[in-house]
Amino acid sequence: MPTSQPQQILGACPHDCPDTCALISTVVKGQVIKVQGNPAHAPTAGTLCTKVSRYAERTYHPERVLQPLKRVGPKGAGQFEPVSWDSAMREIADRLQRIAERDPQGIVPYSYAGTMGLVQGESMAARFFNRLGATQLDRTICASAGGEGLLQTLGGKVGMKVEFFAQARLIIIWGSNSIGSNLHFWRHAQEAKRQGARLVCIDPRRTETADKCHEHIALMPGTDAALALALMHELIVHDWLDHDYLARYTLGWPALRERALQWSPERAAQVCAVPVAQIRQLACAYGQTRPAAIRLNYGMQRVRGGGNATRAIACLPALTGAWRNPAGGLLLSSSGHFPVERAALQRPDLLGDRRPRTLNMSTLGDDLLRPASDAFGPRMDALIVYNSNPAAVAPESGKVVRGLARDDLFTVVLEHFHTDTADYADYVLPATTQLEHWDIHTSYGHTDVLLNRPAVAPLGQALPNTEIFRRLARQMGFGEPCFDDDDLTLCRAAFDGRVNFNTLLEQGFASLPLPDAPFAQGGFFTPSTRCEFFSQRLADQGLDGLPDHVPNWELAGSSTRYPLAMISPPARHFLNSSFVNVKSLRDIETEPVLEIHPDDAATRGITGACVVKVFNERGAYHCKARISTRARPGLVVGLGIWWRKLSLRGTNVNELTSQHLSDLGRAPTFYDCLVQVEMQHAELEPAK
Ligand SMILES: Nc1nc2c(c(=O)[nH]1)N[C@H]1C(S)=C(S)[C@@H](COP(=O)(O)OP(=O)(O)OC[C@H]3O[C@@H](n4cnc5c(=O)[nH]c(N)nc54)[C@H](O)[C@@H]3O)O[C@H]1N2
Ligand SMILES: Nc1nc2c(c(=O)[nH]1)N[C@H]1C(S)=C(S)[C@@H](COP(=O)(O)OP(=O)(O)OC[C@H]3O[C@@H](n4cnc5c(=O)[nH]c(N)nc54)[C@H](O)[C@@H]3O)O[C@H]1N2
Ligand SMILES: [Mo]
Repeated sequence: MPTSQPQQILGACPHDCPDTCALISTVVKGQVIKVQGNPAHAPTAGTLCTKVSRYAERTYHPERVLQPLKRVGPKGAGQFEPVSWDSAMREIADRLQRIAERDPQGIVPYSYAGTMGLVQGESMAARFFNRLGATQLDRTICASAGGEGLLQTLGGKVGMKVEFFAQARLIIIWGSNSIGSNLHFWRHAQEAKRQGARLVCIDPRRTETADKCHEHIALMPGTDAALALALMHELIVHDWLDHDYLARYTLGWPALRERALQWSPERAAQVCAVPVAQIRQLACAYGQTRPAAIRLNYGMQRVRGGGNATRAIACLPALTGAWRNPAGGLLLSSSGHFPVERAALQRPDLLGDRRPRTLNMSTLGDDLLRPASDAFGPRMDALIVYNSNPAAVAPESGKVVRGLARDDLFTVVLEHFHTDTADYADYVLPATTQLEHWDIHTSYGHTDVLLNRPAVAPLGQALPNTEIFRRLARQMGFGEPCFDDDDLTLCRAAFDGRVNFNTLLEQGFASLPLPDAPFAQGGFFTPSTRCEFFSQRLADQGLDGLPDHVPNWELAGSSTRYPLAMISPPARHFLNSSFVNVKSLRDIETEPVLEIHPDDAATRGITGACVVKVFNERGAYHCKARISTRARPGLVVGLGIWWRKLSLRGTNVNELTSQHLSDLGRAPTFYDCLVQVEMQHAELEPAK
């Protein structure tokens, strides 16, 4: 019952970001008028990023999809007419039923982290697809190379507690633009800096974070393992080692030592294209400063050798015994600390003895275009997309879009907005936002569980993802009682009493009970409980048991046609492709840009902010050149991830990226990409 007294509702930010902030929504007369950070939640500390402080603008956006829609125009044209929920459910279920009678593996779910919520993510949806026997999706698009690297070395996605970075004396910010993508960590780094800590940033791009560090090492993309091995080389040569820690808590030291001794700073300097003195200085600082902490982020693992690079870097704190101190060690992701009951949420038992195929979400382009075969199985007949915008975010998007345009493909998209992907749907189903549904959250940047309460009733005819899959299940005749579980039941099932639910209901968050220095005395999550420099599990698969430098698929300098390395990290005011359609945020980012170094611009006659064509054999992308030393020589930076239809000529940077996969984890290699850049004389207007 709406009252005129302002009400404050506790929630959690759903977005794919390490910070997972606690929210307070102010509701007046049934409408959210303000979304703020919860001051009582330590990691949030009462502040939000610019994007999420505009969350009400996103939720009440005039272009929200608020009723089920059915396609009336050609695929991709975005022409729809409204239909009732009943007919949409009936027609979709009919079509899926017919496909399932041939082979349910023809039906493919496609989802990622539009919401990180455990309930609106993979709970009822997974139950539905498991019961159906649909293709399983390998969700690799973001973190699986680094995740696998951590798993092999530390035993899981585990690391330092983020608040202790404030007490470190040296912080290495490695492959992370913290100010842009991990703002609440940056607070701790600033605190350390005020106390006299030294900050070093390792990033091919001179980011706003690099600007604020004492030192910036602008290595070429995909060369981080070489740098890490050279640091080890120096630690060994100067005996900046914690021999006791190495003996007690690590595995494979003699072999790693031998490997590292092959990586002199001179050799690494050549590979990384940085001055050798920078490597020596960093090694000296890392070897001699206590406590020293590494904030690694996923930016460094989106290359062919991303898994090995993560392994190499994750070994470093064990060489110096940095883990002994709560303010020493490394943090890439903390998500492995959470005891989530995934099987209870997702019910893999509903598969029975069926073992459907698994497709990799990072090769969607090829897979959509692949015919049926013994090796592949049935052609993709139906694609059900939720929490993701593959037309914009998946690599080699020219192929993704050609696949989505297939007339014989049946596509259903659960969305808030008419995204590039929704334009290709046969049905677009209106989903609720975080202000309209229940959910429960882990984090990959801190160690608190958060509960999200709905602040307002669903807008228009929108429904939570869970309810859409419940209704589809009912329509398909799935009678198992698990399809009746409501969202609050699912929230409770996520931790099954291992986190106090009353605390969550009362204050919106609850901290996991964890030691301050989790690996001070070993206790890694590996089979040996040691930090595994050498991985027997990898060796058993015929892979290198030790970390090494694995050069990029598209190695800078290897092609005269495409001489520039391109990376496409996040634009600060977008969240992947989310928020691109929020005007106040798009106005800050202005337009799609390519940062190019003045030398590389000059040799191409590029002067000022002209339109350029960026291209390789996979496609072409038009955007504005921004001549800037943020891009080092030999490197261009196409900040992501614009909606295709809001860009020049209807393409975005993923037109250029490849479907090559990483060394470990079957991950995409967005930042392992060679291009050429050419000036365009004609002014191009945005498509829309
Ligand atoms: N504002 C904002 N925040 C975000 C996101 C967003 O889109 N916008 N995305 C979210 C998501 S999905 C994720 S996964 C997380 C983490 O997402 P990340 O991709 O880690 O994002 P960034 O922290 O921006 O870090 C990427 C940094 O790595 C650098 N980089 C690129 N290649 C290399 C390399 O080979 N080596 C090294 N050392 N550095 C390299 C880039 O220049 C960039 O500055 O952030 C989340 N936070
Ligand atoms: N070139 C390049 N490409 C990249 C990257 C890069 O750095 N460079 N980064 C990669 C990374 S790290 C990631 S994580 C992926 C991200 O890829 P995605 O996970 O696809 O992320 P978004 O683009 O934010 O799209 C999420 C969509 O989910 C919708 N959504 C949000 N909440 C809900 C909900 O409750 N229900 C439903 N039904 N929909 C919802 C949003 O409206 C949005 O359109 O992109 C990858 N692609
Ligand atoms: Mo991501």
